[in-house]
Amino acid sequence: MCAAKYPNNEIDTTDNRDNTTPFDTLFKLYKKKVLLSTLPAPIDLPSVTADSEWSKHLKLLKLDYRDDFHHNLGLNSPLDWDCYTLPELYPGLMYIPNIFKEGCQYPWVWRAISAYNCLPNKCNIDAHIHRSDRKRLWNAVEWTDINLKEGIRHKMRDNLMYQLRWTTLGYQYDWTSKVYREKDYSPIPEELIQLFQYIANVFGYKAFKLEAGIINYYHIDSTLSGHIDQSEFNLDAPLFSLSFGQPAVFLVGGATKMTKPVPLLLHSGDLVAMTGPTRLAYHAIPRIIKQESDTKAVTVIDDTSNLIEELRSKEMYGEVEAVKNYMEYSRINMNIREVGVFPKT
Ligand SMILES: O=C(O)CCC(=O)C(=O)O
Repeated sequence: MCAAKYPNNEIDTTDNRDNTTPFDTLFKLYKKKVLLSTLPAPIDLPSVTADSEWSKHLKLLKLDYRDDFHHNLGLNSPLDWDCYTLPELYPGLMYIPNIFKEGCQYPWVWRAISAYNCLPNKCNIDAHIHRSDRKRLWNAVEWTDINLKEGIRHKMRDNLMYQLRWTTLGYQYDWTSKVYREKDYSPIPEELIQLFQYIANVFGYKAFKLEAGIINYYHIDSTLSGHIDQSEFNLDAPLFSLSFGQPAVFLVGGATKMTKPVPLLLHSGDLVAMTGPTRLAYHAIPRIIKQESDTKAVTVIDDTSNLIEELRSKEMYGEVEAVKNYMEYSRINMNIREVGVFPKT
């Protein structure tokens, strides 16, 4: 990857006095517990104006993919997706703002909270909790009465859903040895396969096989440090990643931490595709942003979802309120991969 000219000269990430890399410098900067408004603004690609250095590098692609199945998945037609790229700086990186129809994010959030984190999928708190608690981590009652204004953080910390940071689907990933285990497979829900297979088709990856997925659950103080996803055997297959809930700063750089990353602002419903050289680029989440409820809403939850109607008709409206409360302080990321052919042992 080329040593890219970094367009944002507001941030001097070349200062290497403490022997850190440009990637880690920016990660630490955004992770700081200071008001986001005091830091260089993360880049909201659709709002980049002509006077910004980034605009010279930005290329908007339209995707010519026609298939009505998007209606079944709650997605806008791919013909209406705006695909932002920075081909000279971060080749293969694609960012598409909110791909969901209004009200259609809720079912995916609800599944991530109430189903995808159940056994047999593994999660980060397995070693610390009893198997009976793993049957269902989500307990709506515990979230229904949470007073969002007072003492929320305190109450949340003791809750299993607050401690949940990730769950893995498909070929289970061993985080210690950094390998996928062929014999350790939990079935991937059919609707999730349909969603991501559709997305892969839109980008022309018709042979893509969804074989492993990670659901990340972030809270306001969560971060994910810089890493490259390289344990898969097929590194030509792209990574697709969807965001739900509170916004985040997403850093994506290059093959080493010496490439200065772009600090992208991700909102609920946004899709990131990491293809080509960016498939093996360092990336990280240094910060989750608590969106003020009275500003442009986090579009996760609105009352137009069929699922909300269904829950309401079953007198399960408490579930909806509880999910809203949880998402008020959380971000969910679903990212999926093709693992490829396991080597013969
Ligand atoms: O949360 C995100 O957007 C990125 C997640 C990620 O990089 C990972 O799980 O490997």
